[in-house]
Amino acid sequence: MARTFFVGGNFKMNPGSREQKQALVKLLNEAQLDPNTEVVIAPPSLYLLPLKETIRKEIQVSAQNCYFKESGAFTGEISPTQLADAGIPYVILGHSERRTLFHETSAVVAQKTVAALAAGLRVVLCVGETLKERETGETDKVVQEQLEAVVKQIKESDWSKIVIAYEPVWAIGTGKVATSAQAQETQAAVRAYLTKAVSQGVADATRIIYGGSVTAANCKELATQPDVDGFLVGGASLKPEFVDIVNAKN
Ligand code: G2H
Repeated sequence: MARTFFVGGNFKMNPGSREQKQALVKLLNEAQLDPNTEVVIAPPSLYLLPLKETIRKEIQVSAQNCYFKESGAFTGEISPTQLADAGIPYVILGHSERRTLFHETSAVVAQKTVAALAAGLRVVLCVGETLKERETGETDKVVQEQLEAVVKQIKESDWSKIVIAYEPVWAIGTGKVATSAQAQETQAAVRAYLTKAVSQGVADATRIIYGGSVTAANCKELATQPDVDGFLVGGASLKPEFVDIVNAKN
């Protein structure tokens, strides 16, 4: 089954200034982008609406997080309903920085996923193991447990709204990219898990993308792997090389 290649730019808490943001928008608006790649950029929530208005229409925007309640006394949070009302199509959930720094458990990530889907959002669902877990041979177990929390809560048809981002924690922002063989092996295991836990149809159709120190230099080889359906890019999404990553399949 042909799955549309997906490249997400996770800006995290960047760029640091309005000028840098404008330069990034100019770069992306003027670049030649592979029309067969779905491109989504995830700026800090402050910039979601201005970016949505200024970025070319082929590029969609995504929030980096949301809460699981519709509204209420939750200082500092943004709700899936608010994002959907603002015309934001995507949200990233379960990023390792949220899991580690903000103590989000897999159960909370699943609650957020359910709420985001109910509001009509699409979800980039992040999973991944720590270095210790990889070294002790627990990668597939950890990733499957993270997925299972969501699998138990949603319907089979909901999977058409989810992109799974496999992001090994040890590769995030460290410059230590997973080898293409490591990414392929784990992502094939994720697909096999979806076959078993959900259905063959969902396993065949769901995009499983790789994230963790993706650059222009390593993206092409990673993109040759049959179970690597795109990338979630952090640091390099703020640089001109993001264009090369979008075009990795060319
Ligand atoms: C992983 C990735 C984007 P980076 O967090 O989600 O960031 O490419 O900087 O490792």
